[in-house]
Amino acid sequence: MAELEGLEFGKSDFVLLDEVTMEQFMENLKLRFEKGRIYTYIGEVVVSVNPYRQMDIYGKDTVDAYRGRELYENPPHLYAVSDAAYKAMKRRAKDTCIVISGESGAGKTEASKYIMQYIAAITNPGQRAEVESVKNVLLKSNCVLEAFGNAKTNRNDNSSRFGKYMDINFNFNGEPTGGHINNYLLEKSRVVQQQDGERNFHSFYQLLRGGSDEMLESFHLQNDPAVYIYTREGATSNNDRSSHKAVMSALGVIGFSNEEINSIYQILASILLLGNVQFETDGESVQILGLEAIDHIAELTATEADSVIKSLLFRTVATGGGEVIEKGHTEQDACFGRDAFAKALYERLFCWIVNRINSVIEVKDYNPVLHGKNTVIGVLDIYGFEIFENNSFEQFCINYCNEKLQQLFIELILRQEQGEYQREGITWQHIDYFNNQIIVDLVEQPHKGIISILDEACLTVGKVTDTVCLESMDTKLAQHPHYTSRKLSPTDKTMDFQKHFRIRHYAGDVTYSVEGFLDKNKDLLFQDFKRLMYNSADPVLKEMWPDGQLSITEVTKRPLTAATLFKNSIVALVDKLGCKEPYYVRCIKPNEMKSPVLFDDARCQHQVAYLGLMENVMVRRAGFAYRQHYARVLQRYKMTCEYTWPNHLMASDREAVEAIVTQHGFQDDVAYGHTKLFVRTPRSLYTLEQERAALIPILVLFLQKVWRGAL
Ligand code: AOV
Ligand code: MG
Repeated sequence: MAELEGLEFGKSDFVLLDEVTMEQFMENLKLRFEKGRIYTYIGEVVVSVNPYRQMDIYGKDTVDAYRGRELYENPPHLYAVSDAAYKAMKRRAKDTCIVISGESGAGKTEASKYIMQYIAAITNPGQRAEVESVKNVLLKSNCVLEAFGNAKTNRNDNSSRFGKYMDINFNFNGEPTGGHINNYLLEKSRVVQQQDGERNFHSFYQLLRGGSDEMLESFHLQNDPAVYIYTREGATSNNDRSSHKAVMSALGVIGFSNEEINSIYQILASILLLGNVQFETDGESVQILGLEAIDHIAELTATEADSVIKSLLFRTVATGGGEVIEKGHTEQDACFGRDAFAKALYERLFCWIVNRINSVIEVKDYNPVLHGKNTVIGVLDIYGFEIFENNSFEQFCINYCNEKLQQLFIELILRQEQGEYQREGITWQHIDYFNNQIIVDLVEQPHKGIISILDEACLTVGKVTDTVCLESMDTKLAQHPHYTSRKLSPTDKTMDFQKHFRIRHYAGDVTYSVEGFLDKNKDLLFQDFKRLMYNSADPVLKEMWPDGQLSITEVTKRPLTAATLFKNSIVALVDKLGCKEPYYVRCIKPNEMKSPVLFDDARCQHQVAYLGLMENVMVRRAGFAYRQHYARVLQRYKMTCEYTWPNHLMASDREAVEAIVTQHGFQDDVAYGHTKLFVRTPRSLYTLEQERAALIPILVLFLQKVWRGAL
């Protein structure tokens, strides 16, 4: 059995701190980071600090050390919680989930990949081909989704710009049988514009840098991202070329056909070419500059050049009298339409890829009578809380989502703790948290919340501007303690009267620019583009645009707004997570410089505070710091008691454990649950650990003598 770490590495569980103060917490976190111990527990929660360097702790040896072990038998590791989630799922047929949270760049996506790798490594020892293939697809899907859904931001070079929740299904044997990916709001505005220093999605650069000459030529592309307006701001990175190869190969492994792969890249190429389409106007009508690009777009999207031109310059509208007319765009409308089209093309491509992967990994022909209960482990890796120079609608959604997850953490950690004490028949002390429900309400409450106010503004006929919407928020939210704007605090010169509002989030204050909020929330795409794509001769493209069937007179219902759709999807996600047994990984970003050696005390302390980690420790300690099944306690400590070594003769393991506890004199520090021993203070456990450690050499000596026949 692997030993716990020595004390020179700090306390492996924050519950073991002598005192629960921020000072001690930070001291321990820092010490462990500096000693290369990036994981620490709070009970069953893993606190992880991004090492910003490759660590030699994920190899086969480590997998073997953690496989089937209990949490406290090894130093803290992601593998230990993964194993705990797996065991709960396998032994108790529980649906479990691993929720990974933390701000942008804290290491969530990396953690989610290690978790999946671990689960893949410990399952299917018999190497059954169909299970191996499921595992392979699940693992390869990461590579594809990262290419299309991640981008360099000013917070993280490989930032997830979509939320991902993946269910892995298991049969009664604990073998993966399939899975399902849910994706959440892709930040599609990035397709057409990025902040200074940021990049478009990796996929574009990978194609331009890594695509073969023949491929680029047939797509009418040059191998230089600087040539394309949508990619000209972002410099390429060294691994775009190799990543392209990896993605192509992953697509093949997953089961995308050559035609499908070709369609995917043709769509990317069309978007790049579309971005370069410019318009000019003579004051009366609008024309396209450079029609050659249109021919190429038509060719790549398997449509007619005339139809492409028409949908870029005109809009079909139904008049009040039911007449259908074509209305010419202004230059501004044409630019808006082009960008909206490019964004929608990318978003639909992304969703199509996710669905296509799902169609490969979905569990088929599963018969619960024959195969037993189908259980799942869900892994959630979503975009982390973020604050940029300019924060827009996307940050608003992302940060709202993080509020919801924090709320879930609060609920589940309390509920779990309460549930455990209840199940085991033990009374416990309630601890208060800062409850961020008030911020969640600020955003999502019907009628009064920001999303409702935005939606109302979007529904209002006539010219409602972003500024008018801001005024409406100011009126309705003036009293809210977590909301402010320049109008409400006129002395605050950091905000602009016309465009800024600020939310005091659980993780910090974020000033949002309301500019573009309404357009992004309306998410308008002219029906003409949808019809154009539906009429494509490329079956893949056509499949992505089923709503293009409708003619303009049939499009009557107002679609839900982007914010409402997002809210609904996140509420559904939280419900889904809420019915599973949760395991948590709380990621911390040690510094802003991506440095492996810098531990920025203030930044880390801020994260510890807002993640509620101190309260987490307190809850854990106010109750019982340790709990363990009787059989496990016995197995580990039976050598320390004369009545239990080598075997006990008592009626139950519980009685044997009582004998151990009494012999060491800490009977007042424990409670006996129905199946587990609960130990209140860590000190008692130390006594046992120390005694055990002292006995081991003697025992080893004894055994050696037995083997040599000396005894
Ligand atoms: P995130 O998922 O939490 O941010 P990532 O998982 O992408 O953050 O981590 C950011 C970068 O930190 C990675 O690209 C690695 O370079 C490094 N890193 C993180 N964890 C590890 C690890 N365990 N070992 C080595 N390097 C690591 V965002 O997606 O932005 O919220 O939206
Ligand atoms: Mg990520």
